[in-house]
Amino acid sequence: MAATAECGSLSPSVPMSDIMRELTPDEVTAHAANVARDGFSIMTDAIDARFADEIRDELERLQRVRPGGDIPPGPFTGQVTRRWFDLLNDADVWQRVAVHPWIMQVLPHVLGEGFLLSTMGSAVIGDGEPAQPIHVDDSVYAFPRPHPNLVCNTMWALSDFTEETGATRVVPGSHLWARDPDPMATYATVPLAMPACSIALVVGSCYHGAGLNRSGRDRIGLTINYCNGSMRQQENLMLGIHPARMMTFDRELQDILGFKVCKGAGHIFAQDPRIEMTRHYGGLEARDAYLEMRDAVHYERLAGSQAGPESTRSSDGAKD
Ligand SMILES: O=C(O)CCC(=O)C(=O)O
Repeated sequence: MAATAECGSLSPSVPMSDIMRELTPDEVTAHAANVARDGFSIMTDAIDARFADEIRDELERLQRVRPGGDIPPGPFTGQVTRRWFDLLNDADVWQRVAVHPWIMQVLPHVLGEGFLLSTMGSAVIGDGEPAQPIHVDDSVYAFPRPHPNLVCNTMWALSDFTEETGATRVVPGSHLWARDPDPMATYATVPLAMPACSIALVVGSCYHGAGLNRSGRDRIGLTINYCNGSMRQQENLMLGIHPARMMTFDRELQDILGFKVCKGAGHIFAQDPRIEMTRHYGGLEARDAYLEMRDAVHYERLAGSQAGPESTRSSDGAKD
């Protein structure tokens, strides 16, 4: 598809870690300090142009095979917002999204060592979508506030995030407040305005919500969400990804799925889970037969609310 905005320089299709410079220690410190002070921080030029094109192409493919997104329309998740989940079972590009090198550099300073991937979703907000209610992303844990950082969301801008397109709105400093957000209240929000190919870190206790999109076009975003290594992941990644497929992932991704001990949690036989993981899953054929029917049951998940898929996908992550 045609890119909606220019992002960085063109690069060959190789892992992000090979084409991106690392953040300097000062940049890492600055982003972590911004998050600690304001609740958020914006990393511009975080997504290489070719990588951004690959993700946008994949979102177009998902629209063909699971039209309208993976959940029915709703007042919180949106009427014309496409949210696809379980993305690590789709094209291989999502494996690189999950371990973006800059995110992997900053998150230990926000969530501590041993943080986990919690949930990956798209947030492609259609024209006319009203503003989302102001909320926090760590409410799933229902811990009294203020509390240590449990969640950090990363908002990926694959088109320009402006006030007009429905940039995420945040309440600066609200991550330190003692009260839960009131969905009926009006808060002094500011837009997380950022050019396409930026990524914003938003700590899970920061009040925020998607803005009204009145731009006449889609606002193309991803919400890639991580949690403290002692917390349960929001998406059931252990169930969703078949061990045979998981075993093909890079070690760094396996670690943040939970195949690593964090502060004593996640062991098997009081040992590193990798030992048992290799014994248990090491000889599996790298194929998950379920993936061959996964797109076809889309309409059952949505209770028949939309028309049938145009195509299905193969189990190896290849595009149809
Ligand atoms: O899409 C956005 O700008 C924010 C999304 C969000 O906060 C959510 O879905 O929980």
